[in-house]
Amino acid sequence: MSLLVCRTLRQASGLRPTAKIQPRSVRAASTAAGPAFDWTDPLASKSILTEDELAIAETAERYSQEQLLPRVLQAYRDEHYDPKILEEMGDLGLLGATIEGYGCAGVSTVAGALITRAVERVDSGYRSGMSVQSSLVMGGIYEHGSQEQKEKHLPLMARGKSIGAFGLTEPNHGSDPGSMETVAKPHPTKTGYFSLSGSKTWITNSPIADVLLVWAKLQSTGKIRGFLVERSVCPPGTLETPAIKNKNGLRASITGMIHLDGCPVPEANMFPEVEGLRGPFSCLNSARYGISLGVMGALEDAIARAREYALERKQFKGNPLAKYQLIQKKLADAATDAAYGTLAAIQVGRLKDQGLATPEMISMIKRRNCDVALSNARVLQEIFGGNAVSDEYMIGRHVANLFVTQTYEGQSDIHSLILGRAITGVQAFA
Ligand code: TGC
Ligand code: FAD
Repeated sequence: MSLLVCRTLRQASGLRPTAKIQPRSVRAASTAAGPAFDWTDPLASKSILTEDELAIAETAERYSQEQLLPRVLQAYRDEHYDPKILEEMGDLGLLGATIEGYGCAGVSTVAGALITRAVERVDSGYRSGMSVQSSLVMGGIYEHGSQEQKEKHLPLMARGKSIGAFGLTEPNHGSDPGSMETVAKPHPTKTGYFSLSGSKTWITNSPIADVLLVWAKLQSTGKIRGFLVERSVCPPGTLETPAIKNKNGLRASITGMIHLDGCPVPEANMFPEVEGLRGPFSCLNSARYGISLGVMGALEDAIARAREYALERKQFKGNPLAKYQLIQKKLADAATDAAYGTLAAIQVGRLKDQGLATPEMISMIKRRNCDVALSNARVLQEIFGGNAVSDEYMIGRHVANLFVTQTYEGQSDIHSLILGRAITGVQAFA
């Protein structure tokens, strides 16, 4: 971890600890009889985190609970995303945190995912805006960009002063981006420029993005290449990014389309080397990894809220709901899946830092953790009875959001097919 962020994090850790719903003690409690069971961390995952990782997690949790939680309900109702959030995250060193240099922190892969977990404990949409900025766009530029592209974009993006979007999905090609139609050909009038045409849809951050990483097929080779489209220099009418409104999930994030109509993009804005699907998928490996621990945050919040409600709500002879076996089973199932999912994600993160993680491992944890987060949150929702329908109980929002996390960055069934191909050697996509 760089000194820059060490200092930021240490300064921040002098603040008052917050955990309105779920106290997250840094060290496991113990009694004279031996270690005590901690339902917030059933398999003691904190015991395998480093001191730096614990400090980073604490800072991210505190920021999320103190700054994001108080505004999420209204933001979700209004379907509003405040771009200042990215500047706030930038001030704390939370953006592009796993990147070395360029004003970024250079923390471990696990530490980066502990940030996504903290943010997603509040809302998957806030995590989404951050993941696109950090993993998909900054990560893409860091891994595949030229030196000039890195120096131009990464420091600004690390501070949240420039916002990124990642355009892969198209209206006719979602799970199968290899069939994309967006094309880059030599510009008819501007020497040294490509002309980009095509449409992308369901693009997080696109309506507010300053730099859009667009994946398009180079006409001369038919191969997919990455292009950095800078909004400020696009002539009028060549780039439109309308918002997609009235979503029934991820409403605290902003989503839109990207329409390119002969948009002139300098040749210097193309990623110099990488071609084919390896380009976008290498960015997705990091983002999918972050989601795998991120959704555990949403599930843990659902557990904490359901537990609290079950202890307070009384039905039948004044008994709290928590006394009933069916309620306890729901909590036990959810806590077990959260604990297993957390440990699996930490293991893959450690392997990633050693260069030993495979895309299939990431498919496995992205698929499994998203699936169990969604299914458990949906079951926990039942504990709230009719109150689950009120957004103030916060549970329905997680359920709606978690449907989206199971869908984007490879829908769960697509990850099954990736794993099936690896297990059998036979591909079943087409
Ligand atoms: P396939 O033959 O499997 O692979 C083509 C080339 O790509 C390479 N590759 C990878 N490289 C690195 N990491 C990975 N995970 C990779 N997966 C594949 C592969 O080695 C090959 O390279 P080469 O050099 O031999 O050409 O390609 P396919 O067309 O058969 O792929 C099928 C499939 C289903 C696996 C793939 O298309 C897929 O994963 N589809 C899901 C689409 C997806 O994930 N879209 C995400 C859009 S971005 C998004 O959702 C952001 S949401 C963000 C937020 O708000 O948080
Ligand atoms: P489809 O591909 O049409 O799939 C529909 C269903 O069919 C799925 O259940 C799928 O599993 C199944 N299916 C498809 N093919 C097969 C097959 N061969 N065998 C079996 N089943 C199959 N994309 C970006 O590029 N950038 C972003 O920032 C971004 N942000 C998003 C934000 C939100 C809120 C949402 C909802 C989506 C976002 N996406 C983004 C798009 C997302 O990645 C796609 O929605 C996702 O990849 C699925 O594509 P699709 O919606 O076209 O579904």
